[in-house]
Amino acid sequence: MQEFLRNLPKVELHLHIEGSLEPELMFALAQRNGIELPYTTVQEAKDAYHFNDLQGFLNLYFQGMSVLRNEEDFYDLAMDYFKRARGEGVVHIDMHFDPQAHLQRGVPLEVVMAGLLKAKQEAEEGLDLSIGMIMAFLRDRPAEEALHVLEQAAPYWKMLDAIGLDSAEQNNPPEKFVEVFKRAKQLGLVRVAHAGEEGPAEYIKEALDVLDVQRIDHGVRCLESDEVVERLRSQQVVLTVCPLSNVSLKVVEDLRDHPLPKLLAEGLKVTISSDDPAYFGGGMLTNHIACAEAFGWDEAVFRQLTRNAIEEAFTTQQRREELL
Ligand code: ES4
Ligand code: ZN
Repeated sequence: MQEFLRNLPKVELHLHIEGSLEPELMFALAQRNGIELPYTTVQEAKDAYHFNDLQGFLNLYFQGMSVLRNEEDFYDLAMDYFKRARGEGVVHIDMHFDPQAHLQRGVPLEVVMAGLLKAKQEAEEGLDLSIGMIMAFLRDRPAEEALHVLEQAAPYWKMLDAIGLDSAEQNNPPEKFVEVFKRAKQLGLVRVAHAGEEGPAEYIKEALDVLDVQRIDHGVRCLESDEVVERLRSQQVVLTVCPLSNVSLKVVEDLRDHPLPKLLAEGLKVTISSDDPAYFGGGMLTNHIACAEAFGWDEAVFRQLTRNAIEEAFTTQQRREELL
């Protein structure tokens, strides 16, 4: 099964590129940029990666990305992940990135975009990997700020596949961002949002109704509402489920208790992603192997999940057909 999963051409729809920053690269970039880290060794950093909830993780996630300052840092970050993912048999990645987390630290949008776009171009030309770009907004920051960043991103609109919504979900309902998402729709940009990770099923419905999203990131708490499950099933809205993330952030206690088998049994369009692989114990292959062990899934299940991801991937029709 492990060999099958390694060789299966995998498609990742939910990946925060800043969450792919491995401690080794974090230390190298800290040194290069003269930045102090609260850890003295790679092992010390890894030992700190124990979280009680999403906020506990986010604190370390923002801390970690403080080493990213220049274009080449963003390039190195992305290339490091692309190569690692390709080595695990990943053939497409839809990559979230968080401009506000960098703008806040005085890193211009142009620096972030130049580094990430260069890595995307090289990966697409040289690694047989396609990359989608999702500019995400931090939902625990004001909507006005997000709207301003969206306007500021005008030179890059045509390079974006979608806008997203991430960070602390509780008490930051989708509705808060109605104007941002309306504007994105007007610009012809696809919309996706994290919903139903730590927040209630109601937020999933709200993301669909108010933000008009095409994809729900996580969505695992949909099972708390029959109405929301029916909605997701009838429209076959894709859920980008991140099993090891949910265990790390204590959305579920143990992977064997994870609702993934139930989501599949409900006829939902489920996919598997790694979310923040450097923080949650592994990338796409590790997530797939963990699911095989926890749920006893056979090859046919993984083929179906991969087909779901290919159909929804932000790439050309030609590339999708190539991957199917
Ligand atoms: C995230 Cl796991 C998760 N949830 C929400 N926002 C995020 N940003 C990075 N990882
Ligand atoms: Zn996420």
